[in-house]
Amino acid sequence: MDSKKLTKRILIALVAGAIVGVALTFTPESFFGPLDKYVLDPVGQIFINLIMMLVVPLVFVSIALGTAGLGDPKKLGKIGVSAVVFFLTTTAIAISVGLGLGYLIQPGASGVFDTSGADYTPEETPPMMDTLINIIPENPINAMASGEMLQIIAFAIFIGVALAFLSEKTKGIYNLFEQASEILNWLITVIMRFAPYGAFALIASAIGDAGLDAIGSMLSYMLTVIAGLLVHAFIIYSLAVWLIGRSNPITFFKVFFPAMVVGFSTSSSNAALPVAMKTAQEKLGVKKAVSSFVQPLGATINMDGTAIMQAVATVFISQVYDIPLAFTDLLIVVLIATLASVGTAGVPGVGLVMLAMVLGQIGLPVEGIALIIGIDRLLDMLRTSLNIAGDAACAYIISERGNWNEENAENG
Ligand code: DAS
Repeated sequence: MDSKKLTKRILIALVAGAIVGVALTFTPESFFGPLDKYVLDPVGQIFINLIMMLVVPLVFVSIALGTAGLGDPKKLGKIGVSAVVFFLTTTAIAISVGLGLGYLIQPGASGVFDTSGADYTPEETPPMMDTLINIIPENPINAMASGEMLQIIAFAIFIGVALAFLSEKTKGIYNLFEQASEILNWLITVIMRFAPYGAFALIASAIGDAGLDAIGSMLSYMLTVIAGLLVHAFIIYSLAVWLIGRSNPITFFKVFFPAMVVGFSTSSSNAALPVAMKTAQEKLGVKKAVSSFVQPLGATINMDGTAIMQAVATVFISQVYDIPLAFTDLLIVVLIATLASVGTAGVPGVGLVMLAMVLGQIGLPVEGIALIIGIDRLLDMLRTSLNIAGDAACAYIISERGNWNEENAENG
């Protein structure tokens, strides 16, 4: 099935799922509960698990091949520095966009929110220094087993550099990795046929879970986040693709849209990674060496959509609790939210975990997260689409601007 037809089927499934989700909000919990537990959740989770199953082997094999394909590690260094500068800059801009819109629209100032029962216990997050030190895995097998993406990326780079230096001596391994890549890409194509069913179940469950009352009362907050996502996508990323990548941003979004739909359906940058990389390489013409390094790295350390949510949520909670933020508080939010995204994987809901860290740093009540948690999954779908679009835009720009001739890869 070609990707256009598949994307159309996923979009139809999402619309149908949204309609069913809204209809389910009018059904009693005694009906929705079992339907969600025994049908929607399992179908949605099976779909996510099927594509998550490919992420670790795909990222490892792709980065090893991509690094080997570049030949000269200095080129990888150049790609890496360009990617990290792009990621940190766009994330800082994203947070500023979110803060600006939060003050402009004032979603929390209406005074209708009851904070008396609000309670939220944040999950523990590793200290930043630990995250940076632990990028080098002491046990790569354990890193793969636990899906530690930064550690898997680091180990794959070492293997790729060795493949490049050993070249002829390890031709067999190189070819094995290439064949593994072929297998994984074939499996992506087969698994994605299940995507419409998974997308239907995931969005119906998300809307049914949230309920129309929660969506209605949080509409101003949701619209503020969505405005931030749109500004970032169609102004910041478009300008970057146009002015830095010297390419047409409309083409970029049109071609990458199918992958964004998968990111939307799964709410997971990691789960969308196989399709995102395949789309970037086969449809956008992003060099394999660039795509296979930048997109997995971005799926872990670059989450501009999440940063926008965190900025808007911070302003929203400060307004609801009537705790004004000083300018220095805002600078701390920009710094912490930018760094917070470095060590967290692209999985559903991780943005809320990081938000607790941001709120804690500026003394805002973390329990305020309880006000937004009910509709967060719906926003997570949208911000994940932006997160992976940012990763792809970065890879696209770097690929378009550099002459990343992949001698080994071309010679096979
Ligand atoms: N779902 C996360 C991702 O995969 C983003 C988030 O939770 O904000 O990118």
